[in-house]
Amino acid sequence: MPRCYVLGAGNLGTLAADYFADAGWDCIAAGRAALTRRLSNGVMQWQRTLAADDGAPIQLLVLATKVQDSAAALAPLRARLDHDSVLLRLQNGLLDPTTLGLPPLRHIEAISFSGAWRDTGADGVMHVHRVAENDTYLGDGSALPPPWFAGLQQFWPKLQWRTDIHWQQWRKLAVNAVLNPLTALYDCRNGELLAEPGRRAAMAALAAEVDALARRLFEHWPNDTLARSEQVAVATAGNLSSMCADRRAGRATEIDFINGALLRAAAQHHLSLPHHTEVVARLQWPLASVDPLPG
Ligand code: KPL
Repeated sequence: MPRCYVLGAGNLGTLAADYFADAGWDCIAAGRAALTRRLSNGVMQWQRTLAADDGAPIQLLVLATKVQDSAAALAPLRARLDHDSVLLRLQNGLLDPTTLGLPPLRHIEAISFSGAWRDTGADGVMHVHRVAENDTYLGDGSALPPPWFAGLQQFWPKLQWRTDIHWQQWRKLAVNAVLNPLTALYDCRNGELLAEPGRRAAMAALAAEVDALARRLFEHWPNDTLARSEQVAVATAGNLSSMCADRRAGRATEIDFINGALLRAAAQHHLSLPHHTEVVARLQWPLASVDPLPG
């Protein structure tokens, strides 16, 4: 049985582990609190150690931690990755793979619009509940998926291999770069951004800067970041964005890999994005006691 490691046993990481296990993989998921092993449909068993782990080279590693935790999470497994390994990155934001210190390997990017939640019984058995089985895109710019992709696709609903993964990443990044920092700074749920004119104006300012940059990167960028951000805010009105949740929990946020990534791309095009510069400064880790934004 092929083995797959999932780093970051959050909702998406455990959902991925669940689909891989359905497709016949032995899945081991490692999160902050514990290791889990998939037992049967939707059921994960906590495990204290990798008892059955043989230290062999890793065929497939799904990186589903918070993006800022990637290098630390990969460190213990780095020596077991080689040119035959595949790294599947299932995270928010953009990450320069050269910063991970990995040997040359196949690096596949994943974007998922699916949702799941988990609960754990008194017996330590964790159940993964699939709540929204939406599109998931995988790709690395090549036309040819890895040999295991077709088998996985039979068990992972709406999973697609995309040759335009870079475009898809920017389409998602654009919305995250508007909603995530503003929900964190206004300390509100996604839908509450639409409730106040000041918040809507802040959305419009960030969205216009995203479009200005994206037009430089993509010939046919549709300049619809504000409209799409509003749609997502409506569709996920009751959600606490990941960045708002991180800020409330006093954790570092993904700001450097979302809005910070935009600033790095803009610098290469000699473009300044003053509103993104401001939200990056306000959410820089460790958080200063920032004044709430007006509105
Ligand atoms: O992807 C998201 C996130 O929270 O990271 C959004 C789109 C803002 C939905 O909550």
